Amino acid sequence: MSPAVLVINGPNLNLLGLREPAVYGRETLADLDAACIAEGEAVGLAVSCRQSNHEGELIDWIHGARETTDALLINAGAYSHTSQAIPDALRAYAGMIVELHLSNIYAREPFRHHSHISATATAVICGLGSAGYRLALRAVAERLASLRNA
Ligand code: CA2
Repeated sequence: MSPAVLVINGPNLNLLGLREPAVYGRETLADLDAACIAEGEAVGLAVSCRQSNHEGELIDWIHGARETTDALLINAGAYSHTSQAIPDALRAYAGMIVELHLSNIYAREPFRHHSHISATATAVICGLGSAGYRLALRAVAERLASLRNA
């Protein structure tokens, strides 16, 4: 059976492609989800994708992923810069975690330069748009395969 990966997108990412194309590109969230699922199929991962604007719902999904997934990709949006509860939930997750941001958060306003999630993550990718999600899935597939063969 293919390893399972959950892709979690946080607040306002449902607006992708509809506003601020200069910052976040023209792809919609549906396009991003479809690209992740296709990349997962290409590298042998069963990918599912969720988005919520609610912190508690994101936390519930992280808790649920503990029993059901091998890795998490998370773009917690602005909660990355403000939430302590999401990193607490991530600390209880034993699988691989990749933190993602479409934009380069270090080239933007100072409040975006710190993410509370980064210290809980296995890896962080920012500034590559949707390509970052696809690269993360490739890296997850490689890491899980090498763990299986160790
Ligand atoms: O670059 C990223 O992926 C962010 O996580 C996106 C968050 C932002 O608060 C983080 O600092 C960086 C915001 C997502 C908002 O997405 C929109 C998309 C289109 C139109 C308006 C908002």
